[in-house]
Amino acid sequence: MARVLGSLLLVAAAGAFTVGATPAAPRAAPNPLARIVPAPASVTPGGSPYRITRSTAIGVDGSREARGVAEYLADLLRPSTGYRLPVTTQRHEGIRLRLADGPFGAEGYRLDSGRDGVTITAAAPAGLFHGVQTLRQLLPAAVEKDSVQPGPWLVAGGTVTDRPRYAYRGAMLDVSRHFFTVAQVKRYIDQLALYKINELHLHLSDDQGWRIAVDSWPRLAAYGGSAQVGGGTGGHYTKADYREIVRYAASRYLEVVPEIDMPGHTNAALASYAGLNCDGTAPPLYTGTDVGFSSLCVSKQVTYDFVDDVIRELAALTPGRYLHIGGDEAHSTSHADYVTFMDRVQPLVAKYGKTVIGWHQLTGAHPVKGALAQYWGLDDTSADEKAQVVKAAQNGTGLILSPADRVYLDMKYTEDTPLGQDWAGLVEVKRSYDWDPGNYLAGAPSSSIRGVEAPLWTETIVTNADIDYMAFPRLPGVAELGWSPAATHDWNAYKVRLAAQAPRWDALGIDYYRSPQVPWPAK
Ligand code: TNX
Repeated sequence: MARVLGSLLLVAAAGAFTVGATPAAPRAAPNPLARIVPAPASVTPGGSPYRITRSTAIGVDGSREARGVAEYLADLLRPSTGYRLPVTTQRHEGIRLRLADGPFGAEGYRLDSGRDGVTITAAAPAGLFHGVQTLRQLLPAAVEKDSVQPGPWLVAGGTVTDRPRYAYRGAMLDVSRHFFTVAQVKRYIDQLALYKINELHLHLSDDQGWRIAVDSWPRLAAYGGSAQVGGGTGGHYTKADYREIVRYAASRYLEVVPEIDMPGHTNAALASYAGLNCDGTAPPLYTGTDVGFSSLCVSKQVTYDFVDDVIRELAALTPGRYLHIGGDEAHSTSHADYVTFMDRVQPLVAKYGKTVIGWHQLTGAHPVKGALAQYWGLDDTSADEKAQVVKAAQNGTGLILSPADRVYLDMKYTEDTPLGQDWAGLVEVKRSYDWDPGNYLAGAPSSSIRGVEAPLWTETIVTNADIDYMAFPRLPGVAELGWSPAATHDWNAYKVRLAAQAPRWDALGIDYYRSPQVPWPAK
């Protein structure tokens, strides 16, 4: 009795719940509105919570997109609640998804929760989808399980008004060093969606493997895709596989950014076609982890015929705006050759209707108008190199920030971390979160900062559990840097919100690193 009273008092003290209407008193207060990751732009708690029950329906207006988001939400909630949760265009008590004009932008939303229901309003379907992720985090972690759980399914009362700080919030998966199946990529996409990440960059080619079918150069995938780090069997995506990844990502409002890394990091291609080599001799496949030893042959016309074919076929598979052409660590290409290569290749991206992204070494050549450069330097990268990037930004090149000693998910957390590398340093959770993309590169105009991206290089990463361990808990922090207003940035507050995510990861089967910096709940 004392315990029941205690918890009722707690609930009443939280101002979140009125006793009376529901027969069985809930055992716990609903998750506070202020616990969402990434932190919303604005949160106003108050009023009674909404309780999802057997009779809850999900109401939508007529649009196909709103219905799609509603079906996604229903699929998420049905297994654990055991409720039917019909999606309906009829007026009904419960959850409502509305597309309406308002100050929401392309991805923002408002979530209103009270005794009679939860309404998510957005100007575009992506906003509804992100609002659904917020609703998801307001529900108990057990909602993520795939078998019926007891509930109760309370959503705290109040209003969340939210929109992202940056339009580009990315995660990269290197499927070249180790190959990951379509199912594995989908699993990662689902994890990204929970934190409102909207760009999935796939590193589709490197020295160790070529992972995408190209009809006009079939040996790239068939032979160049047959290896990986450590000598495994590798693999590649057929065009149908790749379309399925793109479709699935789109259903989670993620845009896929395909990368073909050039002119370095190309051993898999050079091994597949002798004619691409300056000396006409194909090297063997490579299964080690060195970088910087390969280069396409800049002086041969066939190189540009090859790149044109690859870009044409990849662009045709890509509804997204971007095509990433790599350009990092071209240590076996002279600077003059590098510039010549980039001058010839960037227009090919435009020819097939796409926008160039390159690693920030592209700023040492002539980035075309509209190109984005992805910065992967460190705090102590040389002033000259930073100045080159800043100068490009001042001249109109957009920047995606992926500082390696902050957001490279393949960096070890500590010396004892079993997986990962440490060339950029050890990156604990606080270090990964505690920087501001808005003032990271002094002198870069704020309009040049398009967002952030967390790359996961996979030299040491093989399984889903490996991905989970390196991405969690750092990935949600990068997502927050991309989404949340700078004013919400506060490690001490963030670590509490982050800790509250752990039961959700447990329910989802995500195997995370229990950093001692974070006040995790007891298991
Ligand atoms: C640097 S970052 C690389 C990759 C490696 C990574 C390992 C970048 C553009 N190039 O080739 O996989 O380090 O951390």
